[in-house]
Amino acid sequence: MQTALGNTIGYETFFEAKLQRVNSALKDILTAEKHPIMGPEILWQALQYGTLQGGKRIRPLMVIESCLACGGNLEDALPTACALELVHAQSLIHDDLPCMDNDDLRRGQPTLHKAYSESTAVLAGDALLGLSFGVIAKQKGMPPERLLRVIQEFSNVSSLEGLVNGQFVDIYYEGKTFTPEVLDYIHTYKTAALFRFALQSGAILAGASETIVDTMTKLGNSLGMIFQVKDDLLDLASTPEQLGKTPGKDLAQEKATFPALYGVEVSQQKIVEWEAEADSLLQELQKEGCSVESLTFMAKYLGVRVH
Ligand code: GRG
Repeated sequence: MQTALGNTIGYETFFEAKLQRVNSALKDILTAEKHPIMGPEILWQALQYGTLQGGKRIRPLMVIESCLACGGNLEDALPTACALELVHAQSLIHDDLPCMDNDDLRRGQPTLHKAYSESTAVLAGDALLGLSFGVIAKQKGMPPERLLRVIQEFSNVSSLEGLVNGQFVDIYYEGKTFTPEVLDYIHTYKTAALFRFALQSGAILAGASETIVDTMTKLGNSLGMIFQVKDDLLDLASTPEQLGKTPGKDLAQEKATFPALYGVEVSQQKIVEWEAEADSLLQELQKEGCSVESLTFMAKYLGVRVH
């Protein structure tokens, strides 16, 4: 991928230092010894297995890049960035359960309930969700009104204005006829909610204006939609080795997806349309004084990623 300077560089290289910072902060959070009441060793191992092994860390990077774009610093964004990754990991662990999408492979290894047990997977997910709110609340040196607003938005997107209702409708429509409105609903809540939160929270933590917070939230939505349409397309055309999860599941489970409704070509066109929207939001942010090079790189990456 090309940077603003015209050189070609990959995602892992472009974000290398920040990826390391996020991974080491996540490791710290999930170190059993740091918690006053220790859980059983095997539960800690399961939490680490489901969170630390693999994963692209797209959402935490987005919190950080939004905060930096608005003049904040990495440390301001790091707790919320990690909390968001914990909830994302929780959602993947629960999504893979037999009562949900029933998958055996995640991030190139057996899903948590396969490697441990179903009850461990449920409880590990529960622990990650509860832990995530504490990670934000414990941040020192941040104005409390910013933290409270972030926690409130986080609660929304990890429950009934986000993952839970999106996942509910996704499962409800398996094998049923669906409309474009249903498809938009599923993607808006199941996936784009965390992307909206990522860019919104970064801006809030940086103390950005309401105009910027609002534009960042809209940009998060566009990026979430690009991510999900691409995800639908990758599910159709990838190998398990490439994806790290089982391809072809959407078709097998008769899921409501973009390619199922519109076909591959129109789905690709939808990505181009969301990219154009993202581009115009990035320009608005630039006019407001934000530095958008990294977010521009992220927007391009999401539409061309291969896993
Ligand atoms: C949050 C309380 C609560 C419940 C969760 C199970 C569930 C309810 C929601 C499922 C949401 C879900 C799994 C959406 C799919 C989004 C998606 C395609 C995720 C894959 O994200 P990547 O590619 O994964 O960023 P990596 O492994 O790179 O982190």
